[in-house]
Amino acid sequence: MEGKTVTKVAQSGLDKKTLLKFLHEMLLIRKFEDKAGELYARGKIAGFLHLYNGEEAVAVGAVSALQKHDLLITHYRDHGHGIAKGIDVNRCMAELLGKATGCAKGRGGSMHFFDASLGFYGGWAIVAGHLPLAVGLGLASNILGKNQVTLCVFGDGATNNGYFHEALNLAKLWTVPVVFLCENNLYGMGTAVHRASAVTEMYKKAAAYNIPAEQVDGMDVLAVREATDKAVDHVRKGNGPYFLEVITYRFRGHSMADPILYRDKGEVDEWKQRDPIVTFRQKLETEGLLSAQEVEQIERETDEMIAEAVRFAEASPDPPLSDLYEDIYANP
Ligand SMILES: Cc1ncc(C[n+]2csc(CCOP(=O)(O)OP(=O)(O)O)c2C)c(N)n1
Ligand SMILES: [Mg+2]
Repeated sequence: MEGKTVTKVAQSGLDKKTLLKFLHEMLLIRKFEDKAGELYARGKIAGFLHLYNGEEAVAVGAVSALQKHDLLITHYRDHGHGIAKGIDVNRCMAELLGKATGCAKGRGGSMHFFDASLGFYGGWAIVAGHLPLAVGLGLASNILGKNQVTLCVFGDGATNNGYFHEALNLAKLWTVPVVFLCENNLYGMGTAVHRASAVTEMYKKAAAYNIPAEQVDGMDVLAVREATDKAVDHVRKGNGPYFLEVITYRFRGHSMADPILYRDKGEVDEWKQRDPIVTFRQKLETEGLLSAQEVEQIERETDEMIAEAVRFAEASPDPPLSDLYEDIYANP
C-alpha cells in the first residue's frame, strides 16, 4: 500500500479539541456498529445490515474536512458517514429499528439514512447508483451559485460499474465541485479486488477522465483528514472534481449474512493490528495528548450515548399506517 500516512500527531496542525473529537467519534461509530450487530442477532433489526467496523477513520477524517453546508452522499454502508455528518445517534438507532423517529422516518432502515437538513443525501443501495446523483448535486451547487462541495463516498466495487465512468466523465466535463472518495476495503462482497478489477489501484482510474487523484492510508484518521482537506480546497476553488482512494479494511463480514469464507483469519488479524481507533489512541498517548482520565471519560460518554440511543429507539413508536402513502411519488 503506497498511500500517504501521517506519522506524528503534532505534524497535523490540529488542536487537541479536534483530535479528541476524532477519537470520540470513531469510538461512537464502532460502538454503534457493535450494538447494531447485537440487536440484529436478537431479531430487533430487519433487512440488510452492513457494518463499518475498521473503516471509521475514513468517515471521521473525511467529513471533518467539510464545512456544515457541504453535502455528503454515500453507499449502503452508511452509518459512519451519517453519524460523522451530524445525525444524532438516537435517530440513527431508531432508523435501524424502523421507528417513526428515525432519520428517514423508519422507512429506509440501515441502508438509507437521510437528513437533507444536515446535507446528508443518503444512504444508497445500488452499487455506484448514487455517483450520477452526486454529479447532479454538484451541478445544482454550481447553477445556484453556492460555494458548496459534495463528498461522494463509494466502495472499490463501484468503480467497475458503468455509472462510475459516466459520472466521472460528466463531473470533469462540467467542472462540478465533487470529491469522489473510494473506500477500497479490498473486497466487494466476497470477491477480492484483484479478481474483479483489471486495475487494482482505484485512484489510477481517475486518470481516464483527467481528474487529479491520490491514494491515502484509510487506517490513519489524520492522513485521511489531510488528503481530504487538500481535495476539498481544490474543488472549492472551482477547479472541478478530485478523486481520493483510501485503503481500508472491514473487520466484519460484508453484511450480517456473510459467513466470511473468502479470506483467512490471519489476514483479518493482521489488519486488526492497524485498528484505526487503537493506533490513533496510542499515538495521542505517546505524544502526551491524552490522559488515562480522558480515555475513561470518552469511553463512558460513548457508552452512555449508545445506551440512550437504544432506549430512545425501543421506546419510539412504529410509523403509523396513516403515513403509508406519504413521501412517495405516486399517490394511489
Ligand atoms: C448494481 C448493483 N449490483 C450488485 C449489487 C449487490 N451488491 C451489494 S453490495 C456489493 C459489493 C460492493 O462492494 P464495494 O463497492 O467494494 O463496497 P463495500 O461493500 O466493500 O463497502 C454488491 C455487489 C448491488 N447492490 N447493486
Ligand atoms: Mg469494497
